[in-house]
Amino acid sequence: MNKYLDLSPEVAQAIAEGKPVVALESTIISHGMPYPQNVETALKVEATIRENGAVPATIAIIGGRLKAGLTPDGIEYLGKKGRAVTKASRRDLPVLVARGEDGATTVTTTMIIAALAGIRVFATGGIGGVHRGAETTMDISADLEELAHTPVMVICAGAKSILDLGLTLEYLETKGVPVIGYGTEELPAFYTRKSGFRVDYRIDTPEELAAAFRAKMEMGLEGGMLVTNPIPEEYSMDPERINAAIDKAIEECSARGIRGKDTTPFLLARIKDITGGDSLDANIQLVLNNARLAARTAAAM
Ligand code: PSU
Ligand code: MN
Repeated sequence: MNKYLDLSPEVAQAIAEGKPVVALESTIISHGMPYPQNVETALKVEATIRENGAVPATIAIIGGRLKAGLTPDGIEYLGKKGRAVTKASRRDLPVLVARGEDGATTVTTTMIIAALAGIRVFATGGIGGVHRGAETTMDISADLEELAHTPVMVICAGAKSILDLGLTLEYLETKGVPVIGYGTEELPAFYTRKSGFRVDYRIDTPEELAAAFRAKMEMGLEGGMLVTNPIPEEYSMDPERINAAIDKAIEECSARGIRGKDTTPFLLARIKDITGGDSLDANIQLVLNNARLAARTAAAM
């Protein structure tokens, strides 16, 4: 095992016995949702994964150690500290680990640590992508490069329109990352089920997701797979309302000169405030929905 990696006893046992394990990220806890809903959601997501027959492995960096599997106290610690924790992407790992510091893992670093631990399935809410205006800012999330290189299946609710969805799909195509719609031909847009963009393939069962991922690995093709799972109809938001909130948040973001890694957390928090908390409710439900699918897919793998 990698000398920087610690598995929780439960995760270590599950991996040793070949039981299904699902990785979970921690930036969604520290930077993606406010306290205390972030901690409540993280614990509910873990419970949902257990109910569906898999073991949850929430991933973070604590005291410079790469952790796969946190205790409820660890989750509470990250959730309470919130944005005071370093949002850790690939470029942050060397210094955080050498200094023995804490970091909340993004999709990128969760994939890295999951792969080190031998975990193949990862559930989250949303991934980073090509930001709107990237043709001048060059703001393209490291998540896309990680999907190109690291062998983990990422189950998300599509990409929200704080991103340029068309450019995000083009980037993934160039990098050879399959974009799957779970039960849909259309890329879901996180808070809503429709985006106007098509996915590469529609897949309808966890078994077929597992088979496609296995084929990719056995052919020796580098990289992961992106599964986009639409938010359940009953929780999806009105597209006009959410898109107006997103547009307003993006305007404020550029007016205030917010850039780089602060962009996504700022936008998520502003969208929540503008929608009076409704976007957070939708966010929580779609994460739980992704956790269910991830647990079943890990079991099928
Ligand atoms: N989208 C969400 N919630 C999140 C994130 C994205 O709806 O919490 C987080 C994830 O950790 C993702 C990261 O990997 O933001 C992307 O940040 P950036 O755009 O800075 O790469
Ligand atoms: Mn960025």
